[in-house]
Amino acid sequence: MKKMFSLLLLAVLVCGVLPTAFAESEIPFQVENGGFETGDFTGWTLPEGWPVDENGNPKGLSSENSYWAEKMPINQAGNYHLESWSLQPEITEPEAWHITSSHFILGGAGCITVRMGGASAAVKVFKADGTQVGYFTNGHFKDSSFPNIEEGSWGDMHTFIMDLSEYIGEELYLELWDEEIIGSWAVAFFDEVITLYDEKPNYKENFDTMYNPAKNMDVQIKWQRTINKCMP
Ligand SMILES: [Ca+2]
Ligand SMILES: [Ca+2]
Repeated sequence: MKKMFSLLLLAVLVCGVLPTAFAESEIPFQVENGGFETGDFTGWTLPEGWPVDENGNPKGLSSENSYWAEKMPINQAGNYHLESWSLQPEITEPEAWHITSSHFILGGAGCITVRMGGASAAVKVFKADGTQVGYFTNGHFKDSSFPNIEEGSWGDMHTFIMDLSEYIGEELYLELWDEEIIGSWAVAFFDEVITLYDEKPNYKENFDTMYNPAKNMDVQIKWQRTINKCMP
């Protein structure tokens, strides 16, 4: 370490500037278009063969904030979210898909939040070299007591707090997955990917507010803590 510092000091003295490898990173702390509010996939990488609409634009984004006759909430942030239903019929419910974010430097308190809904929703996080460091699934999904979203959860998205603080300062990217599962509700909903918090978000003090058709009133549901299932 001391030798490396000496070499760096020498380089600064000789060149008068910091070598490129030590220059301030231009990679941002926040992923690009994490809430899909451009109305397209700007900032995201789509796999080959991704479905497109009649105008040739990639499918998958929706502006619908409720579904079915019960007016079930989706809990979209802003005007757009990503969902499996908008990829049908090209990608059927049992099938899997994923998209890849832009790279970011994990800053602040090292926490990420993502809104997730559906039984097969998952977020995977990687270092820039492709080493996986995070795997988070929608542990809040529960097909029970429909349509009471205080007791069950279906297409409604909830905010999940993902603590990756041991990777602060590292260049990362993430993937949003509709994983291949057997059973009903094998779909995924995503929105509002936020990769920079100055302080760790408190799950006790932050809520998603959404309409509960079972009681015909808005309810507040706490942000979800989620365990990193990745074992590097
Ligand atoms: Ca959005
Ligand atoms: Ca699926």
